[in-house]
Amino acid sequence: MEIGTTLTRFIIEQQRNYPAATGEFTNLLIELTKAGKIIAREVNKAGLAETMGLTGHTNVHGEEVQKLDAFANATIIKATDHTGHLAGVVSEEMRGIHQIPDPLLRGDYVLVADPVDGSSNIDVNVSIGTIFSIYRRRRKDGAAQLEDFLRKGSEQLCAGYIIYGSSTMLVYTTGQGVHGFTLDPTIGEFLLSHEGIAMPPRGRIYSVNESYYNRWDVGVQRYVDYVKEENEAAGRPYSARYIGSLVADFHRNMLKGGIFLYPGEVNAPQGKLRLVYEAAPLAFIAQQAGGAASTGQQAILDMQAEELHQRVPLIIGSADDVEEAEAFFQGRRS
Ligand code: FBP
Repeated sequence: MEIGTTLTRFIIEQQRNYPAATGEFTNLLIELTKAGKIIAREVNKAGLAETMGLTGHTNVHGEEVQKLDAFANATIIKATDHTGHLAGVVSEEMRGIHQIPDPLLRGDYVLVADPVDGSSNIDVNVSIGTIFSIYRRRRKDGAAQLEDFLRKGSEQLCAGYIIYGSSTMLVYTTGQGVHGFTLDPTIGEFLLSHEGIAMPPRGRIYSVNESYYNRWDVGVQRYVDYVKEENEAAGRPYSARYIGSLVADFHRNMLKGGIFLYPGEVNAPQGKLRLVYEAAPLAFIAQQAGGAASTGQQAILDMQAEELHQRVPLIIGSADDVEEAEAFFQGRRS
């Protein structure tokens, strides 16, 4: 499709590829992108308005909630709860399921989101992001249930992220490739800028918080040693890039190729990142762009979620790099 096509038009055109589609899902996605625009507006004026700093509360993970976290969470719910298409929402900022309240109509889908990923970067003007994903719920009636959210990533219908960077971009997939849209602030529309994003099969960038090196398993240590080895013919050493915002590190690797790692530690094998609303959505996007995502032992998309806020080790990026890292993690290479 032509560069500059509006996101709304693109989504509607894509719906034509599903003859049985009712338009509900399309409508939900469009409302969600509106939330993205509102959050982008707040992010852009964060230094001027009262949106920087802490709310004084801690979230379910014991982390201090930034004002922008709370604002973004409320914005996503407000933009989508009246559509009649959602039964419930789960996010990093809420302990349990947010049920769509009466008298609003409930629908066939559930939404999961990390409203502001990379919160520690808000106050210092470094890129942050929003991650989201949509599943069809298991039962058609009644309140949303845990089982609607505790799924395998391979069951996702749609996943996307919005990166609030030098420009605001929305990148999403509905299982028909990955497409990127840049927000034109002068008209307030996301316009098609990156159709059919293909992640290079191998990159030359590794992205990991290396200060944890001494806490890692030997397989992880050996892999990181390996990418730093001098071997010009093989394109090593890789360059190190670590923003500390998952969405921003992932987005760079989507476009340039590379690998992002947040492995488990010997004393904390599950790592830090969350399966349901961080790892699984990005894994779906990576897969659709030709990349891969793994725990080091298992494909992220094959993991059955057992808890809403479950943590998982995440190795994600260019397919050849992820495969190579797995070989080190599993002790097949050293
Ligand atoms: P939040 O969801 O609390 O923002 O944490 C996620 C995150 O900020 C990721 O975006 C980032 O990749 C990671 O944590 C950084 O963690 P660390 O500071 O341990 O490297």
